Amino acid sequence: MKNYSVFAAALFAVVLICGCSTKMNTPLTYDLIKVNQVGYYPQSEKVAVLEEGVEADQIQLLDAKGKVVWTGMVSRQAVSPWSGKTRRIVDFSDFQQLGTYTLVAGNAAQVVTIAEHALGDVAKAAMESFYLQRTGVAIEEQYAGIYARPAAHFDTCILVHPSAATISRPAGTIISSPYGWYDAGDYNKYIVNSGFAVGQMLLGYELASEYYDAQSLRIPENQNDVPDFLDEIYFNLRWMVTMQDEDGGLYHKLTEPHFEGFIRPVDCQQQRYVVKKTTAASLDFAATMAMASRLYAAYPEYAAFADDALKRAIHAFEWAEANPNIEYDQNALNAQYEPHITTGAYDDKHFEDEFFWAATELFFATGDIRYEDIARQYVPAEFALPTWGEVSGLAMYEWIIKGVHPAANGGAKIAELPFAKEQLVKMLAHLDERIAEVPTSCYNAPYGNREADFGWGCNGEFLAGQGVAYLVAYRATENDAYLHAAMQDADYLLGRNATGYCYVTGFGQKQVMNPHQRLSFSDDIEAPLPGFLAGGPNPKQQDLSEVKALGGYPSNFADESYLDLTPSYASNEIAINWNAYLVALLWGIEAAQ
Ligand code: 9MR
Repeated sequence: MKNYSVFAAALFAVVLICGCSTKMNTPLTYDLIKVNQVGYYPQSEKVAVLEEGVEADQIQLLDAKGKVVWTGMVSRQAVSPWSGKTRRIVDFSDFQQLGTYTLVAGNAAQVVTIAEHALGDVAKAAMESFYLQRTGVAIEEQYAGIYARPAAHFDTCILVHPSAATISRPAGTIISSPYGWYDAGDYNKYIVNSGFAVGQMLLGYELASEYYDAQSLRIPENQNDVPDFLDEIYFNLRWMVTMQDEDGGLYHKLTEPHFEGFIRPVDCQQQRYVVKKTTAASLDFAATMAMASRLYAAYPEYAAFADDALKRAIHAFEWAEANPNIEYDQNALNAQYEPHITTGAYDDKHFEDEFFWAATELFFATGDIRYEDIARQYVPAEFALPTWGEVSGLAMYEWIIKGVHPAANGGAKIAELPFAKEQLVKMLAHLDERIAEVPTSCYNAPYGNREADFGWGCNGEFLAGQGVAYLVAYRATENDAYLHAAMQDADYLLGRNATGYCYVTGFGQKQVMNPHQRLSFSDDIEAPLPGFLAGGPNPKQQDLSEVKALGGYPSNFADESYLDLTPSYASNEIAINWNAYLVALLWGIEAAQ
């Protein structure tokens, strides 16, 4: 078993570069220049940020032989609103030669790569991470390499919890609810977050389906005639359908009573339950299944599923209409029922956004204007980045994609879909405001300039999520400024940020090594499972009592409040919803190249 040791800091300690024409044999420090550590495209913007301590204004790019291939100067500086630290920006976009280089500024250096498919590998790993999260099946060596593991959590003998009891399924009834993905660093399966993750990914698919269809993944289904992306998502959808009760309502989650320790799946012993049916779970399911019914119908292998998915979506929506206000209140349930459940709540008290999303998707799946009418009753006044608890943005994306992009709607023009245009205007107002922050930002991105950008899961929900919104805007307007903003968000995520971490496991020079993930911790392998996005800086530090004994967080500044240690669930967990944004962002960027 691994301990909580910090990863090889040696990588970032002082390194000697020989053959460097500027500072022959001078020790260079490798953590003061921040770049996207995975790679830049030849034609794209390439910006590096110099941290305090870099003793130069002039920057050089050296090739593998140490030859200077580009020289430039700092173009501007910005002061962090939290730490007061000054950061200086260097733009080397005009250098477009493919290769791997060393950026040198005085005493500091950093490796940069320029490649045609700069984000191709990380994009694929982000999607293949879902295979590694599969439950109930063996994870096979031919696809997962050293991360292969035996099957566990079969979930064929699940008890109906008293909170979910009905006359036909009294408490203790056994149901079978196998497959699907582990939600996050824990081993449970939650409908709200599953629905959101699938919905976000399927929207990514609608943005660039030709690109998605052409990608092959290392998964067992990669020999059939269906895009591997859809095969992987089906693995979760097939679980979701088992969570629907006979009356159409959805169990909120399938869970053990208490989070497991950091043990292997095969060692888990707790009985698992399905708990209370809720409005949010039912509506998120309705939206997801309606989308799936449209997108899977084209494949004969999935025709029966697509048919069934639509019926289930309608049934779940009817249940929610009859039960429009049933929230998941875990404390209240624990006061009433045994066993007590203390795992993730995904508790939401407002369902207008879920009604908007589900009605929107049912409209596009059925063409029934009744659903369009319902959607219009719930349309929000403003755009907000979609999250598991605020899903209206997903519906706005759908209206925008369908209504604005002619090809997606059989040639309909934007003028013919004024409702879609309204949603686009709201979204662009939000996004343009953030782009206006770039020229004065520390890391040359529309993200990370406000304290509210940081919090639990921010790397997914606010950073990659913002990038996806820019991709939707780009698709709708064909204005390059939005693609550009999405790529700046990717740069931030992949290393050009205050901590200097590349936040996707297995990638970059400064890697996340200790995510809060039971699979990674319990597997006897030093490196974590690859392709997972770490939650990100979270100044609220809700896990402080757990990490205090280990030295606590290295910083309280909003953008530096991140701790790469396993116990840090509030800054270093991984989760399917966060990876869903990551996939949509990285695949969308690759597709646009
Ligand atoms: O992503 C969720 C975050 O928005 C909440 O603030 C947090 C606390 O309720 O829970 C997060 O979701 C966790 C879920 O409840 C259980 N699996 C792990 C999820 C990621 O941390």
